[in-house]
Amino acid sequence: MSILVTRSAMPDFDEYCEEIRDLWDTRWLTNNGSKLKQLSTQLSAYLQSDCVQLFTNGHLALESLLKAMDLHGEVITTPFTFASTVHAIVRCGLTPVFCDIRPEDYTLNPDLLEGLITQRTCAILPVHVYGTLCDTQAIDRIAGRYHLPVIYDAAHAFGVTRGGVSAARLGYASMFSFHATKVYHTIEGGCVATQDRALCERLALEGNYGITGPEDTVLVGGNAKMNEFQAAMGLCNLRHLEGWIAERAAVSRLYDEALADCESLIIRKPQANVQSNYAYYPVYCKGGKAHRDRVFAALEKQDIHARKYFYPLITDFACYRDTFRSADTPVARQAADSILTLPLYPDLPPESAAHIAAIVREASHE
Ligand code: T4K
Repeated sequence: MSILVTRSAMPDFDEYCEEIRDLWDTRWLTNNGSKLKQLSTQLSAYLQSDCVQLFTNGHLALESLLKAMDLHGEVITTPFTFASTVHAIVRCGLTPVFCDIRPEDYTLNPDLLEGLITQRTCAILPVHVYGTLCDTQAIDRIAGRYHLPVIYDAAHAFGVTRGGVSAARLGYASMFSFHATKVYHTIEGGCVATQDRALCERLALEGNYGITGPEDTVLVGGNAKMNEFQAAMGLCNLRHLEGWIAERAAVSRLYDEALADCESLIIRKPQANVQSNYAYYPVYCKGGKAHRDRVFAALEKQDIHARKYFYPLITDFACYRDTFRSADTPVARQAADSILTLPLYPDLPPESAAHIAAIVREASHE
């Protein structure tokens, strides 16, 4: 049987059916219904956030956030991320400025940040890539000096805490993705978490056409609302999340143990004081692209589908390569060429993880 990079975790069928039963009685399927209200209350508590605004997906959450902040000019971000981060910036009429990443954890390198700040910089948008928290203190220090807001693409970081403090409390606002492939999902979905209640009210308007009531519309918003079936899935999944994270941790540990002494690979080190969500298992192949592609092909041969997240580098996409240069961010370019993310999900059998690790090791020794 083929093994894919991930497999959506699901509640029991009956649990979900029970959760959506009321929707047949009320016929209230979307537009700020009771499931959505319950979910935003529960997520505010889980994320330790004063305010959680839900959206139909993480991408529209991010676009709505950039719009709600009324930004103009340049946004400093990382090229080592999923298309969504940069597309959101560009689709909001803003200009991305790419900061290279740190070789040790692939997050935005704060040492390079200040050199990229100009009169036109309006925000900083780092990514907690693979769920690894950025050096938020260093980023905040620099941003504070220039009075720039920091908004985090925390698509991968749901459930991550540092010193018991949720990732959602870092920066001015954070976007989380609840896509089916994520640690926690609502089928499709996402949210913005912030401590700024005024921003939260504006976000609600951005996601619902700017409508304030039956007879007034105050801004040119879009439609990015989460529906009741998504919210019901979110309510169910929240009950199981801690167990799923523990199962992911067990698979990660198995990979750690099997790959630790493989000198041609770099595996991620745990972050000090951070409770991980074990969202992804990136392996860095020291032999570069040829090595990474060899491991990838060896797995494919056995019907195991690891993924090259995030290759190609965004600045090498056909839609960006005439405007941006990946040579300006050499560490990110090397990471994009060298990293493979191994299959990781709660019910991945331990023997499959062991088999995958054995193939990775063998292909690395060639
Ligand atoms: N920012 C960052 C840093 C992100 O990584 C993302 C999304 C976003 C923003 C935007 O958030 P959303 O708007 O998506 O909420 C996947 C996801 O679609 C995407 O959410 C995610 N990042 C990205 C890293 O990965 P693909 O194109 O790799 O997905 P796909 O369809 O190839 O699926 C991967 C594997 O997942 C499949 O091999 C099997 C499994 N799978 C997939 C689906 C669709 C399931 O088990 N169930 C499913 O329903 O993008």
